[in-house]
Amino acid sequence: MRPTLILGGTTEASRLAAAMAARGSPALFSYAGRVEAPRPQPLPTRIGGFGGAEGLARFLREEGIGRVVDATHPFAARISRNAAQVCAQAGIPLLSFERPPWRPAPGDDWTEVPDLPAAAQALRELPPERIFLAIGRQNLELFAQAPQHDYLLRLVDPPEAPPPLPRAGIVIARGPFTPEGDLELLRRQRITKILAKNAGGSGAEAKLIAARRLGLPVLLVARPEAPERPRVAGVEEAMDWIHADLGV
Ligand code: 3Y8
Ligand code: NAP
Repeated sequence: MRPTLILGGTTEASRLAAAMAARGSPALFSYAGRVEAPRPQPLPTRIGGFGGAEGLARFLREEGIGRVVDATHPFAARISRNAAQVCAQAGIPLLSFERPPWRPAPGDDWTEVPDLPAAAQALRELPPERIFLAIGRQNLELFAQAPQHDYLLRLVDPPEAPPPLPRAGIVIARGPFTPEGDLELLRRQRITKILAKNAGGSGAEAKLIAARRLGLPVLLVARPEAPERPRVAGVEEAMDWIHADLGV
């Protein structure tokens, strides 16, 4: 069986890696190298970009990859585009393993915005608030246009430079998070609004559950368009797909 490449960086990717390792199916795991110490995986792991689509195509060829599972985050749009393009050209089967978007539940006070620039624009027009900007480290510069707010940032690693925001508190923490922990954080920081990406899944959901309990408004950023390709939302379905064409 030729090895499967898992494009990782999410809770789902880690679950799939564990299932592949338990079954003894040949697989490689890939991280972008975004954080200092990504979670170790029970599979041979490569860390860092491939070098664009052509770098990915070369990697697939040189490693004799039989199929690719794109288990990256729904906001990781570039790697997903590259994988779709390269796998189509190389005739290598590609599966997207992604969690469905979160849907509002009774008691949620969500305002959906199409993308991060629209979210920054929405904050620009508001009187000063205490905002939990729970989008990680990338794209913070967009919010310099709304400097009137007190921001709380949650980053995986300490930032090399101060964030481009005049008033920002920083918590260094790596998910998955818990509703109790996030409830405590929101209370302690006297947060009045949360900005989050519609990541889906359980690892980032804690802050939304805590917001529901506190009746806090949430500005939720819709995920970018994903390329057309087969998709599953569960480990078992992904494992069936990987082993289907092998009759094993
Ligand atoms: C490097 C590798 C696992 C995966 C765990 C999931 C859950 C916990 C919640 C908040 C939101 C955020 C952020 C978040 C979560 C999981 C998952 C998820 C959100 C690690 C990891 C890598 C990254 C990259 C990092 C981004 C950042 C985003 C923080 C590992 C820990 C905000 C996304 O400093 C940076 O440059 C960080 C960049 C991309 C978004 C951003 O734009 O800043 N994730 N996160 C991956 C790589 O190198 O390829 O150590 O596990 C993984 C996880 N982070 O195996 O259990 O499945 O989503 N990650 C968001 O959802 O909004 C935090 O604070 O409430
Ligand atoms: P992105 O914008 O789609 O990708 C940017 C570049 O990073 C890609 O072109 C590729 O570089 C490299 N890359 C991304 N994911 C990779 C992977 N798994 N293996 C090897 N190279 C990868 O991605 P991103 O939003 O920066 O996310 C980076 C990683 O963090 C992904 O693994 C993603 O799953 C994880 N993550 C992202 C978010 C988020 O909010 N964006 C949240 C949680 C986890 P080359 O072009 O050089 O190949």
